[in-house]
Amino acid sequence: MSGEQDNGKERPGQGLVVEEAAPRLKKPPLYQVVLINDDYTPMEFVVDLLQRVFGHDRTKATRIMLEVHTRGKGVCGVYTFEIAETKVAQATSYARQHQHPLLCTMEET
Ligand code: TYC
Repeated sequence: MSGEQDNGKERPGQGLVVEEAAPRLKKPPLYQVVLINDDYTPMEFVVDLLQRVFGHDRTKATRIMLEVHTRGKGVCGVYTFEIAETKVAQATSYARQHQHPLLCTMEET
């Protein structure tokens, strides 16, 4: 057994028992990027933003925009921390460039 791994344990009278090694990688936490409704940002602008920043097709983008408009908030996508942060920054920057008060945040799932 020189240099080889041996996960088996000899148990007298019970033969060889093999135990699985604990997983060595944890899944990263995930974050929802959320749009919050406001009264001023035009619907068409929100649909365009959802396509550009989040890669949704027009149908999906329209559905999300209407969810935000009618229910107060809606999920644009779910990402790891740094991707979610970047999407929030891109969405906010694009809205500000066009003088819209759009509010975009992230929430851990
Ligand atoms: N409520 C806005 C309007 O009536 C539309 C809107 C939708 C604004 C989604 C922001 O995240 C938003 N023009």
